[in-house]
Amino acid sequence: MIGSLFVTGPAGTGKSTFCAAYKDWLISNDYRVAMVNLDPGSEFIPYEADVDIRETISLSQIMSEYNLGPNGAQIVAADLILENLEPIQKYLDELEDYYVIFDTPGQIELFTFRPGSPLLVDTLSDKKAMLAFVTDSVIASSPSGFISQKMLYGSVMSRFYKPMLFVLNKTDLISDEDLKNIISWEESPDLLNDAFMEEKQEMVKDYFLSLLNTFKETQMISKIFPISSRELYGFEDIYSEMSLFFTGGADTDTMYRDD
Ligand SMILES: Nc1nc2c(ncn2[C@@H]2O[C@H](COP(=O)(O)OP(=O)(O)OP(=O)(O)O)[C@@H](O)[C@H]2O)c(=O)[nH]1
Ligand SMILES: [Mg+2]
Repeated sequence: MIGSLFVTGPAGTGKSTFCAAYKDWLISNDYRVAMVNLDPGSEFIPYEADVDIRETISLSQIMSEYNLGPNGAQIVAADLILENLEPIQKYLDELEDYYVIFDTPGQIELFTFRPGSPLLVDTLSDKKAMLAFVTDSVIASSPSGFISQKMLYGSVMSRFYKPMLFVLNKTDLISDEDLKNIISWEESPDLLNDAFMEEKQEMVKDYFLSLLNTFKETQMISKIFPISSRELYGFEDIYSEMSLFFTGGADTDTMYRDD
């Protein structure tokens, strides 16, 4: 494969819709792409999967076999996926000049916080991986919502330490002014802090300002990618970033762990 994109983010932010729309965009621009569904709990997926984990792992079977509820079964499923990587890895190994997109479970903690997930990413991507953190513009258009998404993004980054794209999905649902605000907050921790103080006057100012400054100084989010997976725009920039990283000589070494 040329490289892979693991699509993660909170529940319902449009991960699967993004996977479907981005896959179509890649195909219509003559790129080869394979789709992998890693969410055993999804009832419907809006794309045709080349590999679908639901063919190997059945959530309802796990629930009855282990006597578990849906969340407990998802945890067992996440661990079972790790034991079943070999056939998927073999299949993906054959796809030489392909991009591979991985759709991940709706409950972000199942993918992000399970101990085996970094190994899963390295194994299935042959260590050529980026992550897309998909967030919902409506949530991010309030200062506290934006901060909460940034913190979650940082939390995902701390687990994988891979290049990550902050994908602002559903921008068709917010105004141009809201979008401008979000982008300005990313560029200026002071602006974000002022807006946040206006929203939540009772918060401890210094704590958040130093946190926001740290995010900025470390360039934790280097760029925001505003898209709409429904109205189908914004994919060129995501592709450019992937293409630069996987084929354009970007400095990949510093972003990969050695182990
Ligand atoms: N308006 C709008 N709606 C969107 C967009 N992307 C997704 N949606 C809608 O958001 C809802 C959730 O989309 P999904 O793609 O299932 O989201 P998900 O993150 O995969 O959900 P889980 O896997 O269950 O966490 C659906 O109703 C989508 O049609 C978008 O860009 N704009
Ligand atoms: Mg989904």
